Amino acid sequence: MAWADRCFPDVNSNIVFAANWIQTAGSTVVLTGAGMSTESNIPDFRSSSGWWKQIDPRTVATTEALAGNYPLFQEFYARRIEALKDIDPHEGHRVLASWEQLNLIDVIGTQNVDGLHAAAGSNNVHELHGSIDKIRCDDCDMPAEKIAFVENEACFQCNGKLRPNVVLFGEMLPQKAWTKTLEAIEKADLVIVIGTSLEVYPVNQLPNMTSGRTIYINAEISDVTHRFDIVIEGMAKLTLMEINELVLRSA
Ligand code: BV8
Repeated sequence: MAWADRCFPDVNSNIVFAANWIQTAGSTVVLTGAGMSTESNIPDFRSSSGWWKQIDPRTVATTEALAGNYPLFQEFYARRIEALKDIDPHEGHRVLASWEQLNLIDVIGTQNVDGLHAAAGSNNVHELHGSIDKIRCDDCDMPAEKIAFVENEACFQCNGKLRPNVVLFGEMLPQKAWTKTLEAIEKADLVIVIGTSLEVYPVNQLPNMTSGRTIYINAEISDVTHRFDIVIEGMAKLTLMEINELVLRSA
């Protein structure tokens, strides 16, 4: 670490190493969770202000809720959809999009269903827990308009239950998104994990699937951090901006 302190005495040495690893890695994968979006005013799930502090996830984000308590399921996801109106990506999302343009990262695998990476300009994004923006019938799979779900209408084709195209607890992840992310991680020299508690299976296994270096950026540090080469305790937006400043300085 002495090298980093000598060259950039005012910068946290982990930030210096992160910038250096990003610039020198042959292939890099970024894996994001809800903490990537909190600075765009979308609550995460498990923090003190997260969704799951207001409501028990077992009652809503499950196949059982969809089958057995549709009014609660529909109300919860309609609120989530409404809360996404007028939400924009932040500077951290834009830094990741610019790194894709500079060929510094290959793939983003995200647990987020909000579409903010794509909105910021990232093209190679795999949505591992689906997208809240797309609505379909749970019975016949027919796509539907978002407004039809928000207004609690049934499927116009079969009268079935409409739902957002997110992955509920107990459902399989989208095969293509999972395979593409896993393949990229297995080949990667560097995996950067941002804003996730890593509590949800199977995405929480992905950082173990690389033989490359690993960086974890998160607002709070928990016992998952022993799995990473570098741990940066900090907010996603500021940390990415700080790393980017060094990346651009030595580009
Ligand atoms: C499956 C729906 C195979 C979408 C969500 C018992 C033991 C182990 C596993 C299981 C078990 N019982 C069941 C399971 C499997 C289960 C699971 O993992 N359960 C756990 C929780 C016990 N998993 C599944 O069911 C998965 N499917 O396994 O399929 C299968 C299927 C059938 C039969 C056999 C096998 C499906 C999982 C899908 C879950 N879907 N929600 C939605 O509503 O949006 S969960 C929800 O959690 C979201 O999708 C979210 O993306 C995901 C992960 O959460 P995080 O993103 O990590 O968010 P979190 O709030 O936890 O953390 C945010 C972190 O960021 C915090 O640490 C915070 O400090 C930090 N932070 C906040 N702000 C910032 C920040 N950091 C930096 N900067 C900031 N600004």
